[in-house]
Amino acid sequence: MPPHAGNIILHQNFSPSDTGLMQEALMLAARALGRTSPNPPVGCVIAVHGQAVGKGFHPRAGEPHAEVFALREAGPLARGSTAYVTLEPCSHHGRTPPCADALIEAGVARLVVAAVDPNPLVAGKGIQKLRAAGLQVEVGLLEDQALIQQAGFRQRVVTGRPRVTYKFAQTLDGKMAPLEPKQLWLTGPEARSFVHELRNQTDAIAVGSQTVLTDDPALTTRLEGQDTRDPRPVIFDRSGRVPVDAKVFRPGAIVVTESQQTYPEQVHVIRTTDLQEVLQELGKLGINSLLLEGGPNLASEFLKAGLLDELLVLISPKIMGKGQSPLWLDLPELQLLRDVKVQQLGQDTLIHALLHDIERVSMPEITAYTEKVED
Ligand code: AOF
Ligand code: ZN
Repeated sequence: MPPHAGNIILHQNFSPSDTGLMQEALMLAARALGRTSPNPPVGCVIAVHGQAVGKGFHPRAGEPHAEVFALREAGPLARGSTAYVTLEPCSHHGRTPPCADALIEAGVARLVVAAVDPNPLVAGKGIQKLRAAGLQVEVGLLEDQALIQQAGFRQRVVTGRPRVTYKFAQTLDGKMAPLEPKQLWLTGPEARSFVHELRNQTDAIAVGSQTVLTDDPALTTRLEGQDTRDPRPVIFDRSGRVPVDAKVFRPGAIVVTESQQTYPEQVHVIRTTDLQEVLQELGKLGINSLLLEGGPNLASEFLKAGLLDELLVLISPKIMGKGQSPLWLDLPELQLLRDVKVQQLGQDTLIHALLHDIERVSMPEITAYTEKVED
């Protein structure tokens, strides 16, 4: 599998210029995708004359930030260097001290940032602090890729809600798969490992009670030879139909219900089915990204409430024909999608499209990047 930065595979165009080094910082950040919440994935490369002398990424919340690891590796070589960071360095004292101070103390001369940090505690203050200390700071290089990679964090920190993506497969004649329990694998092996890669990078994964009742899925990540982690299962069990011994009720599981049903002790219960409230609650639990799987009913509810942010559609080169009842997303009116990206995964075609833009901080006075070749 090619490397990922967020849900979308990066174009590899490495060069010793700024772009190549920022690309590398994005790849470093991608290594911790799904592991940093509630923090964002961030990568940093310190370079001298276009040569990387220090690299780092933020491995998880509570641990040092990306810049700290990169500066440690660069040591005294950081003096007079250029630092490439996928997110604006922080200026606040959080669980760790400000990265802006660390960059200043290390004597970094130039800083290239992909995207401004939407966290109100930072939001431009890191850049201003570094400029005030005399660093040459440029912002906006590969910003689009950084925004996709940080989409979940950006949305939660601004709106309180995790970013919601619905992933489904359909045939060439526009029919969603007759999903579980038939276990008809609509897509090929490449698409299947992409789906597990997604689970590996997503904080939580949601299904309706019907999917649990018919299929009893574990909703775990299965990727051979990789250090994987499982997303937190979120089960929408409105009327309390899911039995307590369902496989999804593993530690970390969350259930959303209107019923007075009792669930296993290790399950976090949210007793409302108002989607706004549910998402706010998930946000408070530090969940940045939520992946919807299963049939279209739950996804349709999110869509109608205006709370579905992204679609990932796998189109399989098969024709279902008559006889199979198609499943559709339900919406009263035409909905336009944007930023559509298409990618081939073996025999299947992946379409990634946005319903809502990713939170971006627009500050004309600080977002200016002009490509230049390092001397
Ligand atoms: C950076 N570099 O690698 C990351 C940043 O609680 P803390 O101390 O970990 O701070 C978390 C906040 O810092 C987070 O909300 C975001 O604004 C920023 N994340 N900043 O300079 C990093 N992960
Ligand atoms: Zn920091």
